[in-house]
Amino acid sequence: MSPAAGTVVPADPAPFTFDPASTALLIIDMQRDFVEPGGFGETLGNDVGLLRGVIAPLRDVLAAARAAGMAVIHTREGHRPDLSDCPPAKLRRGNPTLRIGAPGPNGRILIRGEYGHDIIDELAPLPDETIIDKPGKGSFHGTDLDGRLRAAGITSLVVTGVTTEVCVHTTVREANDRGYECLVLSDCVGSYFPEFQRVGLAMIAAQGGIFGWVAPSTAFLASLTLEELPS
Ligand code: TIU
Repeated sequence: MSPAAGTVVPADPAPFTFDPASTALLIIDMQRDFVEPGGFGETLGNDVGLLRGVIAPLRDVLAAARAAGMAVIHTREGHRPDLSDCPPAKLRRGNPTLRIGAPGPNGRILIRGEYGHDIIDELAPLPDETIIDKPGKGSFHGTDLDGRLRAAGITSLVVTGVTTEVCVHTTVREANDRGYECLVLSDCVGSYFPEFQRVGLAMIAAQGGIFGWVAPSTAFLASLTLEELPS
């Protein structure tokens, strides 16, 4: 595709070309349960402060995507109050201080409808934006995301959120196998493990972009600004 056919972002391993009309901003699991104390992330022994650096650049990206008229989709990982959609293998996993469904300071851990399950105030969805509630790490497993994207004519995703090597990676791999082109914004995804952040991003762009492209948010923002200039 020639640059004139779309908006171009300098990216690793090669420029990412997209049309804002057929591209969605996907914001993965920016929930209190992952980025604030007392939630699922902290019960697993993680320092949630490591994820908070994502919030400021992601706010700017969200504002720019809204201004450009792009579709915006938010996801939330969590389960029904009766845990009927939580496989026992997931429930038993690890050695958390509080298991999924247990009462925590922000409500029951990772349960839909609880305060901790919802998206942080800084990135609150607008009423016309899609929210996908997902029981797994991937955003496609057990959800109608694929059908919604196809119905809206979306072929590319700008992927953000947490955590890089878990829900972001799983989602990008699922999306790639379904034919979507994914640009991951390096400073708008976060991990509890700096090493996994670095390697997780490298894995996406390696081998000629084996399942996606990677670029900083500044490159994405600049591409939208340039698009608005008269040619
Ligand atoms: N624990 C961890 O790193 N992540 C998750 O469990 N879910 C998401 O990544 N959203």
